[in-house]
Amino acid sequence: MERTFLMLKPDAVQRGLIGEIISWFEKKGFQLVAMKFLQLTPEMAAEHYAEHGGKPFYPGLVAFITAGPVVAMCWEGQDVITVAREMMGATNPAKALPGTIRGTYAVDTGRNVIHGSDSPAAAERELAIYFRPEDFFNWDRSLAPWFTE
Ligand code: D4T
Repeated sequence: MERTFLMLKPDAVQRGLIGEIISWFEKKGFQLVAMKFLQLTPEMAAEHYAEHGGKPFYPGLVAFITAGPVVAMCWEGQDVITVAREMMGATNPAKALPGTIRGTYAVDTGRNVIHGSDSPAAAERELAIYFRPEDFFNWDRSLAPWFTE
């Protein structure tokens, strides 16, 4: 089973979308294994978005992502990294298809409500920024055989 890092950004929290967006992943059939409500420090933001350091949008991105609390999560499931990204839709919500999360809830790249890891290596790196090993719960979901063979 694969794991990914998903984060509801400060705009999603402020807009009261926490429960609604989490429910997309529950209904899809993925399983929550870790969750934390926190506000990123500038240092955490710099670590998370290290690959974007120096780009024109970077200062605004760090200001936004540190502006309020976020919901950091680890979700587990079959192909969860790719499927979660497809559910999220394009980074630019104007290009995100209807029926995706960003296509449904967002209009601006700088306010695109959710982050999701884009590869297994990214998931491992990002999960390590937000969670300690003891934060992950290996729990049996009684419905598991009804979601996967
Ligand atoms: P995240 O990492 O937030 O899930 O976004 P993506 O993986 O979908 O996209 P990304 O890494 O290219 O961008 C990271 C983050 O920066 C914001 N951004 C991006 C922005 O404000 N302006 C821009 O021009 C770009 C490319 C949005 C997401």
